[in-house]
Formats: sequence, structure tokens, C-alpha cells
Amino acid sequence: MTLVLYHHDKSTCSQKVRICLAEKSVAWENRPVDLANAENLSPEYLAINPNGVVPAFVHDGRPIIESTVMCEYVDEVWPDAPKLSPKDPVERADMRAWLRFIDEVPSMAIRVPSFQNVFLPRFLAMSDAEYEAFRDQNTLRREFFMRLNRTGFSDEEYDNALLQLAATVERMDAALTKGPWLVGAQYTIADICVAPLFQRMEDLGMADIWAEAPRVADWFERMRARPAYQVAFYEVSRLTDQLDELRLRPREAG
Ligand SMILES: N[C@@H](CCC(=O)N[C@@H](CS)C(=O)NCC(=O)O)C(=O)O
Repeated sequence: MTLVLYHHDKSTCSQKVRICLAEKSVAWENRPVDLANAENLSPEYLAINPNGVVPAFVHDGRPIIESTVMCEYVDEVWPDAPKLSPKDPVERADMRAWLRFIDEVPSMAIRVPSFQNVFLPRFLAMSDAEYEAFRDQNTLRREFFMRLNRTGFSDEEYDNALLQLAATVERMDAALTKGPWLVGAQYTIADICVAPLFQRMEDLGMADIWAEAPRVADWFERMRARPAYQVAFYEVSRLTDQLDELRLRPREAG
């Protein structure tokens, strides 16, 4: 059985799948996707993931896409311990509701400070025409790049993203009263899927978002202490591992 992982060191969606694979001790073949050179939009990659995003994996010749789905797949195909989904249908539904929320709210919101504070110089260096060509080649993300508008998001959009991240922290802090994990006693895919977003917020200098949420702070420490987390966040996989490439704009990152 071979599993070929198409991913990017610093992509939060790739990081969650890497944590999952490490929890299950699943070996994978490494296929880095060069996002800076739009390899994700090459015909070869689109044949694996028609959405043109990372990650994806090919397991025994079959492509599996969507990071959250990939995590559930790994848990189902490698059913041995640790089991990362509750057996009880109510708890399982709770986990899946978290997964949906994580995909729809904080995973979308985190892109705003990431692009605004770190990835923007790449677009500032483009002419309007170059930017439009770049934006239009990716149908699924076109609307996002319309809003980024080459020179950065509006303050309104930026503030809204921070509010969504803060609301996520608040919801997690309430859920963790039943802790130590998001759905209670069992560590699940929900914990795995949201953890890289916290790593990203910390790397963006935004850790004070959970300064008033001690249960979340403790949860993040528990998360980080897991050997699988260390495996997934190998050297060069965090934004701060390439500090010289970072161009943080402190205005917003507070
Ligand atoms: N819903 C997708 C989202 C994947 C996604 O947005 N991936 C980003 C990296 S985290 C990407 O590939 N971006 C392409 C780019 O930056 O050009 C998933 O969870 O797999």
C-alpha cells in the first residue's frame, strides 16, 4: 500500500493531514507542490485534485482530496489506535459539526491575515495585468483574489476575519469545559483540523486572541506536546522558519 502525499510545507491544510498521518504512523511518499510557480494548476496536478489546491493524496492509485475528508479517510482505512473519531453517533455528529465549522469559518478567516501580512509582497510586485492574469487562472479562488485586490484587503474585511477567529476561540473555550478535547474526553480529527490555524495565528503574532481563553491555551499546549504534531511541523514548515521571508505588518497583527 503506497500513499503519495501532494502538499506544501507551510500550508495549514497540508499540516492537518500530516498530523493525522503521523498519529496513525502511516508512511507516505513526499510530493511537494510548488505553489509559487502554480504547479497546483498544472494539468498533471489538476488530474489529481481538480480544485487546484493542496493537499491531496493518492492511495493505491486512487486520489483523495479535501484535507478534512482526507483525515476521515485515514482514520477509517487505518482503524488501529489511536482512533480519531468517536464511536458514539452523537459525539461523532458533534465532531463533524466542528469539522464543518472549522472548514467554513476559521479556515477561511485565517487566509486574510496570512495574505495581508505575509504573502502580499508577491502581489504588490505584480502589475495590474499580471495580477489579473494570475487571479483569473484559478476559478475557485478568483473571488478571494478579487477581494485581495492585489494591494490588500479592506479594513472591514480584515476586521471581520479577526472577529471570526476570536469567535472560534470563544466557542472552543466553551466546548473545552467538557474537555480536555473539543468533543470531550476523546482526541479527534476536530482537534487536529483546527490546530494548524492556531500555529499560524501564533506565527503571525496574533496569539493574544486567546489570551483570555485559558482552556484554549492549555488545549494548544496539549496539542503541541503530541509527538505527531512535532512530526507534522518539521523544520521549514512554519512561517517563522523563514523569518527573512516574512514581512509582517504590525498594524493588523495585534
Ligand atoms: N478545502 C481545501 C482547501 C485547500 C487550500 O485552500 N489549500 C491552499 C493551501 S492551505 C492552496 O492550495 N492554495 C493554493 C495557492 O496558494 O495558490 C482543503 O481543505 O483541502
